[in-house]
Amino acid sequence: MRIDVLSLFPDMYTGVLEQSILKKAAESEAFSCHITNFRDYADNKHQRVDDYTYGGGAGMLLMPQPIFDAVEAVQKTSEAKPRVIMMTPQGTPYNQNYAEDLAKEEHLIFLCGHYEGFDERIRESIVTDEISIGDYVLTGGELASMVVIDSVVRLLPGVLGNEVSADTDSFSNGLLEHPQYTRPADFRGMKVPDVLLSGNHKLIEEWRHKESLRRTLLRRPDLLESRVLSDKEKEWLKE
Ligand code: 6GU
Repeated sequence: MRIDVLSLFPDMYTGVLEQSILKKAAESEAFSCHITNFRDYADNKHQRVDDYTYGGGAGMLLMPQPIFDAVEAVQKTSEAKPRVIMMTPQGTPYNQNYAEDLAKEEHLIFLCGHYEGFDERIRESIVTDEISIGDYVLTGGELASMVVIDSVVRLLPGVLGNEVSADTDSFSNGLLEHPQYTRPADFRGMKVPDVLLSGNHKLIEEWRHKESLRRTLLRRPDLLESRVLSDKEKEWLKE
């Protein structure tokens, strides 16, 4: 997968993409990431990228020209038809399903504003997706785009080793993760549940599934509303 990011603060990305799993993913060529400062595309003398809002009011807006030109320059070098993703608190709430959908693409372009909003014509004519990572306001889309990039890249084939698998973790089955324990079996009198020491894999799987369901019901009942429960799960919920 190829990822392009258009941002006025490219330095925010240094370090983040160069650590741990993302670093290995880039080295293995599972993905490549290019950061572009769209100020470089401003066609005016002072490299301005923002201007006052028509109709008045406080604040400035990112103007269309630098962003249109930067997106078109990236598109020209792409064989795919990249989705153009605007990071904005007004966007579609991001979740694991959205990540799985984006992970199927060959090329993604992220548009990140900072402090300021975007001229509406950017939304109307070049953006295919608008994403928000939650109901709070950040100073810019950069951190949010890194959250999305991280969650997408870890789903790409070959990126996660056996240590961590994408399809056994939280949300892959629509439930929160069950409790987990490592050695010792008794720590300061706090004991690991017997079933996990039993060696009975069928019972262990059932215990884990039940605990996932219990934890989801307690902490995130909203997740159960949009999930189809199996007959077994319905039985457990009655207990
Ligand atoms: Cl994508 N951008 C900003 N600025 N704030 C946010 C966000 C995005 N998602 C949640 N809050």
